[in-house]
Amino acid sequence: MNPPTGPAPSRSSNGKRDRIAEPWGARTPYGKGGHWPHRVDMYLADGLGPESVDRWVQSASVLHSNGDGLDIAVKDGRIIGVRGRVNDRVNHGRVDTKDLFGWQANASADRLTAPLIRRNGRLVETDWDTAMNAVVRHSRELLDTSGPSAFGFYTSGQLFLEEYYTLGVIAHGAIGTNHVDGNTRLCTATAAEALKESFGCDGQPGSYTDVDHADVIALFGHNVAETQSVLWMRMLDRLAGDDPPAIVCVDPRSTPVAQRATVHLAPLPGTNLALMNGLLHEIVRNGWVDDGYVEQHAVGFDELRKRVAEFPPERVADICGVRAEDIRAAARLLGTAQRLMSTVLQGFYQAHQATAAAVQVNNIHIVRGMLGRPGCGILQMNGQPTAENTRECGADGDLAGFRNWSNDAHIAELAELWNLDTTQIPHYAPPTHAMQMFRYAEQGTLRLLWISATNPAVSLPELRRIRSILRQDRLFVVVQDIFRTETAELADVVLPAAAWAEKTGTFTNADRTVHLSEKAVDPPGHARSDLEIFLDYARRMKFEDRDGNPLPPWTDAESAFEAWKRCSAGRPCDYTGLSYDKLRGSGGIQWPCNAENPDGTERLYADGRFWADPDYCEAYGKDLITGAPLEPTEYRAMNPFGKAILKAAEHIPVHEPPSPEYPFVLTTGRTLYHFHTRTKTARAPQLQAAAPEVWVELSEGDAARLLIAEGDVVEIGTPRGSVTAKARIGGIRDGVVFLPFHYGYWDADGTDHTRAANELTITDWDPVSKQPVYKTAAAKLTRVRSGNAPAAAPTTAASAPVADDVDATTGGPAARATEQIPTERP
Ligand SMILES: Nc1nc2c(c(=O)[nH]1)N[C@H]1C(S)=C(S)[C@@H](COP(=O)(O)OP(=O)(O)OC[C@H]3O[C@@H](n4cnc5c(=O)[nH]c(N)nc54)[C@H](O)[C@@H]3O)O[C@H]1N2
Ligand SMILES: Nc1nc2c(c(=O)[nH]1)N[C@H]1C(S)=C(S)[C@@H](COP(=O)(O)OP(=O)(O)OC[C@H]3O[C@@H](n4cnc5c(=O)[nH]c(N)nc54)[C@H](O)[C@@H]3O)O[C@H]1N2
Ligand SMILES: [Mo]
Repeated sequence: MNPPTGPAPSRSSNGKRDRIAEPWGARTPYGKGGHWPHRVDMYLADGLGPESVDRWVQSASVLHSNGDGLDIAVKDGRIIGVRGRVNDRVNHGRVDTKDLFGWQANASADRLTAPLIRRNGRLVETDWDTAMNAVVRHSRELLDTSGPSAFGFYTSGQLFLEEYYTLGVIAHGAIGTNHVDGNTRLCTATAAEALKESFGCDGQPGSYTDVDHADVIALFGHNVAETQSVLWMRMLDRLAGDDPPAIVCVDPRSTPVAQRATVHLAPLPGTNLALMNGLLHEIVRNGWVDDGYVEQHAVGFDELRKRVAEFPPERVADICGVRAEDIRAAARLLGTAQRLMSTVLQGFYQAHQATAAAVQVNNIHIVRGMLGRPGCGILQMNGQPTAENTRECGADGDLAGFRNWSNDAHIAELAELWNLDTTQIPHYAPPTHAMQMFRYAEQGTLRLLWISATNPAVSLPELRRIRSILRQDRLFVVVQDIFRTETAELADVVLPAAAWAEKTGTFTNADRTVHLSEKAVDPPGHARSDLEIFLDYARRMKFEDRDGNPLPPWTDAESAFEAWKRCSAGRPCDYTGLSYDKLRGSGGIQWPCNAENPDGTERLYADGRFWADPDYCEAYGKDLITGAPLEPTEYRAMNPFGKAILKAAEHIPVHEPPSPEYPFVLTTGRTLYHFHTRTKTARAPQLQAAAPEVWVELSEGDAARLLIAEGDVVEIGTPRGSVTAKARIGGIRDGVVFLPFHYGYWDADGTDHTRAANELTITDWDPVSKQPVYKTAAAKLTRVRSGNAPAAAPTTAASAPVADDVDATTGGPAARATEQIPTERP
């Protein structure tokens, strides 16, 4: 490894810092190709010091997808804090603000501690036998009368690998339903799909270490500063060191990334594909294509060249509302970079042409031959901590081990592994996506919906509709959660789960790094791990394989992991070289990890070879406009030798454009301090205080036109509902308003539904990935009254006000965490 480089740290070691006011902490600059210095972040409750810790228990972060290694501090059987793992390849000791404080939610007095069952319209506490027998009785009846297709399983990106694999085997194998998906559909379905379209298979080509080597880093619809804040610390440290990278940011808001960007493109939401076509137009026109690489390793270049020729910068500028010269400037950076790293996330994924736009990022890397070398990574990012595992294990709309549902040989492999007949495993049609499952429930063909570790009554689009679906008498709803959420309130049976730190398992981050997370403390009351709950269900249902053995046959987390290893053998996500023992004490290991790569694999596709061979690939791809799947024969004809695939697409305007009645584009997303529906972060006092209530962001120009002042109470309306929020006048582009989607109703006064952003969003999805459209809707704004004080929105990040007389976000004494910069490399 290279020695540390760059100037000395900007701050002495062993500092304490208010990590609410300064979320990214001290800079530890380093130069290109250098070693990212270590910095160990720690927060212990009540001013305790490390000497009061009984045990440190190995784990990793679960409030985003970055996979930061951390240790859980335990004292007297309770969690008292966390500390970054200095030897972890991902974070080198750093901890994100949410993770520093979020663990406090585990010990909340209002955790679910016993099962609940609906009696006479109300949820009442019960015991496990009563709750599980009710679920089993219902399941048996449905299996007998309606068959497997009456079952739907809607899971998460927040369980552990072992839990997903177990659920996948139960749902796809034992029951045989095709209706299995995760909230990953709302999250990383497009990441997976874009990788399948371009490389024939899911699997992140890049590595976080690409940040150390890149000379250009491009972020497409990704506010990494707030959503993977430790990855941003790495980028900030490069920016502070010698030979810093140029940053290209594509985001309609003035995010911290935009503020540090060399070129910031702020397109109108919903126009990403046109913008990408414009960038590729310039790359092709200027001859920045690596012809040799394309010739040898890709198919489809002619079609791409023809398509992007229709998108000169002037046309694109018109569509996107950006300047043509900025498009040229961005294209020059992308086109002339020696080592280009790209990341893509929800600003691209939650759109009506999500896959088509995300694929163009892959196209830039393919045409420039920027794959598999240090600094040349693509990160089609994940969002949730374990979303990668939902995909690998087949608990989303895919089959275990990235197997291809339309390849009979792959189904036969699964049947062999699970000792079932091939006909038992559904593969007659593409797996049902979450939005379609809710449609089937609405129509009455899906009769049992088992929801684990997700809160659709706040996170799905068009909530009035979702509530009415979940409320139906004919639908039996099982909710498995750690809190009594808005969704739990609509359930027939609620199962109390053990949370992170209360169970053991593994999970994999966005750059394929696998971590082990060990049980640190007992779950509260009668709560059980999700794995125990799924296995208990299987036993009570008496699920069996062909020979009458219990299915699934495993009994605990480690035996589930061993079974998963066999399922992953020979597939891209090969875990056969891993074990709990090997992960214990390690700093994270990237798959594939097998006999050939015993230490894991830093980058994929280094040799210009892909997992796209027709017999091996995960998917044959889809039409980027209609989403129609390609026939196996069509794929074979297009890509007989399994090369990378360049796919082009035409720009299509958003389905609900602004109109005289609804003149704004509404977009939604996140703040640094909260995680999703805030079941954890609102129960951590420091985080809740940093962003206590919903706000709406609008531009200075729009505010002036509508006579709206900072802090005024505003109503935001779309054809589906309305939300009331205080106005934050900030750095968003004109014509666009932004709402955070974190605020539901479990801690709201009153019962009116005017707080959640998803009251406003539209039931619509990308035809290719089926990911819902959360980033565009036509909206109107009405000033309701003066608010008398500024909005209580964070001032540290994208929601910062333009006015400078708004109080800065601070944490207070309880938000101070230590940062220790070791003088020697561990
Ligand atoms: N603090 C925090 N961190 C998180 C999470 C969290 O809830 N809170 N959740 C985790 C999860 S599950 C996820 S999926 C990730 C999401 O991480 P991100 O994708 O970074 O987060 P978002 O805020 O949803 O959207 C990113 C940006 O897209 C921009 N955007 C909106 N519309 C458009 C558009 O049409 N085009 C472009 N180019 N940009 C647009 C928004 O302005 C926003 O800044 O974060 C993960 N990390
Ligand atoms: N408008 C709008 N809507 C969005 C988005 C957006 O950008 N805009 N983003 C979308 C995205 S990317 C995502 S990922 C989704 C997230 O949406 P959700 O998945 O609905 O959000 P969470 O609050 O993370 O819900 C996770 C639930 O799991 C519970 N939980 C936590 N740990 C465990 C556990 O170990 N076991 C069990 N059984 N339960 C557990 C938590 O208490 C919580 O209720 O929202 C989507 N919705
Ligand atoms: Mo997500």
